[in-house]
Amino acid sequence: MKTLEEKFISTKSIRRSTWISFILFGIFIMGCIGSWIWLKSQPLVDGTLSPLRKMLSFNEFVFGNLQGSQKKATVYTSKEAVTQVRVNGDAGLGDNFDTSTWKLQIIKSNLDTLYLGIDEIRLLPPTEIIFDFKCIEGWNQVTRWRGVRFSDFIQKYGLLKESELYYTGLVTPDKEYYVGIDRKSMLNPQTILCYEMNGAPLPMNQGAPLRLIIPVKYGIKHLKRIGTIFFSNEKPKDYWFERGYDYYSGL
Ligand SMILES: Nc1nc2c(c(=O)[nH]1)N[C@H]1C(S)=C(S)[C@@H](COP(=O)(O)O)O[C@H]1N2
Ligand SMILES: [Mo]
Repeated sequence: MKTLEEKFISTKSIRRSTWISFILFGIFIMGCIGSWIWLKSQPLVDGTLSPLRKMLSFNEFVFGNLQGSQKKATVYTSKEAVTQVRVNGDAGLGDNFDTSTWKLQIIKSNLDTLYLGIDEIRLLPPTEIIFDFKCIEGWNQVTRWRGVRFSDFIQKYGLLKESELYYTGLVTPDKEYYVGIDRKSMLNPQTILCYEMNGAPLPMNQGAPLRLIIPVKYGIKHLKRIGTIFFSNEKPKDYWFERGYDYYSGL
């Protein structure tokens, strides 16, 4: 007489399914190792393996075109902003930068260069933005900034034609740090050329006298100490893109 369990699960069938599981698991592991070897053998494209770069480019396409940059970052009240603002990244900031002789350089389409001092930038109506600043390293904090809308700046200084090109490039005065940004994000009303943090002029390590604040992007795109701005239909080179990160880096 067989017991009830034996009727349903015979030792033979258990043994068989154990073998099947074992073989399937083996195939799975071989597949993983194979994929890994294949992935590692792929060429590097812009600092990362080409299949990964393809995936990032696809994400960029989806987020850049479908989601668009009309979206806005959530805003906070000044009470919610931290007073001890974290300092992160000092590429392109140098040791003893002289802000008194600084001028912002804008390369126009006819290749003329426009030179503007901080007072000329401050002529425009100020915009304050308090938002959750996010770094790809995993930290975030609510911070408070003031400056002029990039879209206002474009109008005021006759750069409408330039701003129709797909990308804006920003570079530090020493050219050590540089970013490229899609035009929609640049023209987003929350994007500012920023000269103040927490009601005081920007500190040196936060990019005095002028930095970019672009709340729809991760921290890597908020270039500190702008030296030059230019416009182009080709992607401007980008510091962290060259090191394997997503070019778009949108939130
Ligand atoms: N010139 C310059 N700008 C920069 C960086 C840098 O290394 N150099 N780092 C970026 C990164 S990764 C972040 S998270 C933010 C940090 O801004 P904060 O130092 O004001 O917090 O600046 C960005 N802008
Ligand atoms: Mo960052």
